[in-house]
Amino acid sequence: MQIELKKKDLMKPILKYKSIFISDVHLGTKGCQADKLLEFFKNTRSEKLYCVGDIIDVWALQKNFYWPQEHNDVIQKILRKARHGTEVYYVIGNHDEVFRKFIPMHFGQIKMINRVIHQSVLNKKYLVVHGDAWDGVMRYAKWLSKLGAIAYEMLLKLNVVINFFRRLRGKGQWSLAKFLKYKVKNAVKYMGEYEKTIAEYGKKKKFDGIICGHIHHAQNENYDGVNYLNCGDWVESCTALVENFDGTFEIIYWDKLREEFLDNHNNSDKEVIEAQDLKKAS
Ligand SMILES: [Mn+2]
Repeated sequence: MQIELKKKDLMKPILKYKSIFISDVHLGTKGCQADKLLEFFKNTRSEKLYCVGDIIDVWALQKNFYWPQEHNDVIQKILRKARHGTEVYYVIGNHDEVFRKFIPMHFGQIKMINRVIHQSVLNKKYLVVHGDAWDGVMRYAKWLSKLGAIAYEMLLKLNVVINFFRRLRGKGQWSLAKFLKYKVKNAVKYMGEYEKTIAEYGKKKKFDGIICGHIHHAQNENYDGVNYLNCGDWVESCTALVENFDGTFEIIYWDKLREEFLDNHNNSDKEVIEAQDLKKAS
């Protein structure tokens, strides 16, 4: 029985990487796509796994406790990977900043830290950090960003009231659509600013690159010789950053890769692939 299990394991195709970086999973919120992350974890292996902040959303949990089985499974899976030889780092973000009180600490085999330096295959130095420290709003007033979300929701509700009074005064409708477009344009500008600010810091501190998260936007960009890498998130985009064995970095869009990878290996061709593998092995 044991041998059979081992054989099955050997035959199972797995995506292998030198290092995997994920951030902004936001476990404890309804938006978290834990099922997809579990699938990603099941189909990948790496020597190192970096969790780059906001993995557990303690802010959200404090407001409203939401913790389904799948969110638990994600934590179990990470712990399991650590037990089975993957070097796991848990970099703390702003939504899980409560852990900052306890660092540096070990949780099982997992190292919990504020920031860590990743030595790449090509011997380059990357600073791995969540990135909230470079977020203008965050830096100046923590409560402001929390207030921001509430204010915005209120604004949406107020829109109806605003337009009622505008009509009474004979004025046209206040366009929420226009306002949103303006917001999006600002968001793009804001992300650019964030990327530039972090890259500048990297340059100043003589890093070859910076690996971060926080703004939920995966990116692999060069700013004045500094490689800016962002892991993205598992709320909307389901992205991960990986370091291949040749030292190249790549952003993985799981929705896209899962189709190519799982479809190729979960159909009737599986037996053929396994037979070929067996031949090679013997
Ligand atoms: Mn964050």
